[in-house]
Amino acid sequence: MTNPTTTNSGAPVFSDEHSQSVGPNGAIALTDHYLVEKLAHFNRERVPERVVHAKGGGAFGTFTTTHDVSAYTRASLFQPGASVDMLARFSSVAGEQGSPDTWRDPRGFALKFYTEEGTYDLVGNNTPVFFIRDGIKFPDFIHSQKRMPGSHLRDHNMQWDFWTLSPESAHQVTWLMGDRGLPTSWRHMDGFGSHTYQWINAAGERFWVKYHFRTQQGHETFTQEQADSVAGQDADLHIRDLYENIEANNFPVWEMSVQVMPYADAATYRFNPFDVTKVWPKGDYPLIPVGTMELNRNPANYFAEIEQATFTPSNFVPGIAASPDKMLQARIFSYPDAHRYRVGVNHAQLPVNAPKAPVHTYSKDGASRIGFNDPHVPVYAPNSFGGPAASPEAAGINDRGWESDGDLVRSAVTLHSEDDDFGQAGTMVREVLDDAARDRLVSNIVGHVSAVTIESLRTRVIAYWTNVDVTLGARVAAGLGPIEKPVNELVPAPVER
Ligand code: HDE
Repeated sequence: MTNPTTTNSGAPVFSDEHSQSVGPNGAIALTDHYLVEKLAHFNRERVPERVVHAKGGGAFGTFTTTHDVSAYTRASLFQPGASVDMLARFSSVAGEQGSPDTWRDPRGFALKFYTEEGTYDLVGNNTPVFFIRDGIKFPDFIHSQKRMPGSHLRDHNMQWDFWTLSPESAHQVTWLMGDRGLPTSWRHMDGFGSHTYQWINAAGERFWVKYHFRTQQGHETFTQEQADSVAGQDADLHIRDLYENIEANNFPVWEMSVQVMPYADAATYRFNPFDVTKVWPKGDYPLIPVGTMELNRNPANYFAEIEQATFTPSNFVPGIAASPDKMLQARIFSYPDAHRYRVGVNHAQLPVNAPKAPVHTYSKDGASRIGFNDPHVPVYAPNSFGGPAASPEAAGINDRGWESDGDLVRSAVTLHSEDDDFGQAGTMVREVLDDAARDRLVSNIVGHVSAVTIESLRTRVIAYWTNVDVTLGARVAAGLGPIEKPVNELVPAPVER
């Protein structure tokens, strides 16, 4: 027998189809509280979509540590043989919730590990670098990739204007315009922590680390033409691919490894090791294997478990800490702030976000609270009633982060000899890409820049690519034909009102 429909409070309802009306003229009775509840709840089905990374999907899985990296971190999840439950969410960045999965974009690679020492979140991308190196530019950067305020259209003039005025973007834009900007699925791409993080071992020694997750499914990418045509046929290709493969027990796997830099090297390394626009060459710091991540369980409810998942770069566990990367520092503020606004102040109590570790917090009340401590212990510290007490030993007495000599600065970094914007992008073009991949890069750039309608901006774009690589710049210049209706004016005329 099917269950009777109930109200949200569990009482059986009279009808799924007929609202209660008063008399023959059809006016609806306000006492039909089930109708009111149904319509009112419907109006409140959405939480604000993520400002960036709105379109995504995810799955649960297991992380298993297969190698011994205890010399570098004492984090329990990275001790040999440890195995923890985890959640991964993948996403595109600029598009809204209904946008096609195959638009050219970096992809989010957000991980949540439910460890016995607290939840550890590593919120990375499928690229080891980023467009900017200071979080103060992030809202400007994102506004340039989203929509024009008046037309509500995405606009290549804006995108290339921002990129060329922010030359630190060159490495990431080279990556984006190449093959890796269009993965065929989330299963076929790598993941990176991107920032430099700090690991601390049991003896209190510190190291700088970068995380790599290498896909065991192999890399697969679309050409621009393939991606364009798939976007029209199946906007949800990547969500579908992950879901269907997990349903078919074809579980995707990534191998995690780290690059480890001794703490003292940072000061004298040839470029700022905390600059997220740079990679550390593997010749300097080779990959050290750590473990395996397998995704093996689909969410039972997309909204509850994926839309409401709140990945938080400030979620560290003992043995892992932040670095002086200015972008990471900004994210440590920004994400918990976004979650409080978007999902609510008690977002960490929702089942998908709830820690597996016991929670003994002095935070109290707030909308939709469900968790609380011992009812006989007051919610203030210190107290004389046996409430929890902060423990430097439990937190890791050495885990507070790096030491500072006290100078607060606004410059990006103390200068290192190779702190330029274009060097690593040029190396990628000349030494990482083969001839065919270089040809596709040129064609992708030319295709993208063809939508730039301002002549002086095109000139700047050619200069940008010439700075990356002289031959590349010449090929882009040759590939761009004359603009159909050239506008040589960067500042649009004011709108008459
Ligand atoms: Fe994000 N980013 N970001 N980001 N980001 C968000 O968080 C932000 C950055 C990344 O699947 C937002 O809950 C700032 C780098 C992923 O839920 C927001 C800065 C990297 C996801 C936010 C950055 C990322 C986000 C949107 C510059 C790769 C999706 C709503 C300092 C290493 C996570 C939200 C998920 C999401 C802010 C830069 C990756 C607004 C301020 C660098 C994968 O808080």
